[in-house]
Amino acid sequence: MFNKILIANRGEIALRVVRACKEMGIKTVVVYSKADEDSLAVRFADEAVCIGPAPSTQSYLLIERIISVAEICDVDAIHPGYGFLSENAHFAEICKSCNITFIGPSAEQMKAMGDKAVARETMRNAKVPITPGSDGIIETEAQALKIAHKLTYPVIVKASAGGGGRGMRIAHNDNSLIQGFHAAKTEAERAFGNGDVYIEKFVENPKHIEAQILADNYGNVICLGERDCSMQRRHQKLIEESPSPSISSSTRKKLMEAAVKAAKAVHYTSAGTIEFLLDPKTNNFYFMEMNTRVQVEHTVSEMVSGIDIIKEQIRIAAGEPLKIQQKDVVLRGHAIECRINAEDPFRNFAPSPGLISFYSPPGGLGVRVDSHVYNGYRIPPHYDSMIGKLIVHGNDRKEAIARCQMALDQFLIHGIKTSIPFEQFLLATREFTEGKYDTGFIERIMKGGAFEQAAKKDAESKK
Ligand code: MV4
Repeated sequence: MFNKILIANRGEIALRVVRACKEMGIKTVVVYSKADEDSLAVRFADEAVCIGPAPSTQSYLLIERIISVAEICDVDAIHPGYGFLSENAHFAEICKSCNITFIGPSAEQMKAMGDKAVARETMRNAKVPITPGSDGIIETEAQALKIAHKLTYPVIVKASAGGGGRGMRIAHNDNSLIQGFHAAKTEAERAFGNGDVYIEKFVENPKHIEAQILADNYGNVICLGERDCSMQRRHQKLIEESPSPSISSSTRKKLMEAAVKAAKAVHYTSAGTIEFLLDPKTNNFYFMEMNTRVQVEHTVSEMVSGIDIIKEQIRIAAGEPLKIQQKDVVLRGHAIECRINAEDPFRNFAPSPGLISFYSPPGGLGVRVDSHVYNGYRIPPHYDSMIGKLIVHGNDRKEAIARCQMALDQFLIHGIKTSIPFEQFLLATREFTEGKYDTGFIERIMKGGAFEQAAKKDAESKK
């Protein structure tokens, strides 16, 4: 096992990794920017080294500085968290060449999934269901038209180097297809330096279901069930839950098997997530992409499986075989996560950094708060707005929803605006309580002004 790990990240995930290391008796080094010096991750790590000013391009993304700290502090491994360098194959290679273990998959495995068109072909060959679409990349307008006519409109043009919703265009006819084909290419060329695109049949109002897997260096792969991440706004997830309320146990079984097959197809190692699109009209699911990192919402899978995904990720990286087999994975009860963002839902979700003048998190049975902030903490304006996560676990979905509402009501954060009122609103919608929401739900409900109306009514009732 490792003696010392460097954590190349910030915020709640840096603290999450520090906590796992403490429990495992592993020493920790946190690297941080000037803006993060007051974070709890910096406070609780054994060593903390400032690596630069606030902008992440001058701190958290500087490979040379992070490696220098790793060498000076004599660490055995680096945990990249999510975002920043976590899916950077070049960084994984540099770590390896410096004899430092990158806690994650190999650079080759990362690359195999990083190109979405290549990943799609790999899944086709492995017989993992994929959305009907082109074989490989589309080079010409004529090719694009031919495949679109075969699939029938609507179709979606996607950038091979994209992912997470970037570099996509939906087309409903020949005209918008030609336009979208060029627009997606140009955008991808600019954003990723790679203009390759492919085409898929567009699934309308899909659900976003993802499967958590753990894979060791000896070919053992297990799946810790799925997460429903359909409650999202402009590709930003707000509420995630496990299990998904909208799949049957037979679909779950098939989806988990497909996820294991997908991981095996690229000889994957470490923790990873296989994203699927689910068509609610047919209950068919299709491979979308694989995230080769630990995700924000890994916590809901931890709550239902009882497995500490970060610890397992560290054990796998240290060369230990998985102790648990699929038959030992017991998924119990229901978990819901609400992302706590420093943003104002009444002002189009504008960032709301600044001083937390009063902070009192909720507690009680089945209530978990993962956050690096505290009373009197000043949220820097330089990063993502997520300041923590509320995760609840209940014996069933009904209990989890009630517990989540209770915990949100008792989560007191003054001085800044947060996403909490919006999440209270979402949890109370009929679509959520009945488990019948898809990835278009938030956009549809915002159009009607339902949130503002509900908030007004709530304020009046409290007068
Ligand atoms: C799709 C799709 C419908 N049909 N592909 C968005 C993120 C990226 N990973 C893929 N995405 C989508 N791909 C086909 N063939 C709809 C989306 C999509 C979406 C997917 C998951 C979660 C939220 C979404 C919001 C808009 C569009």
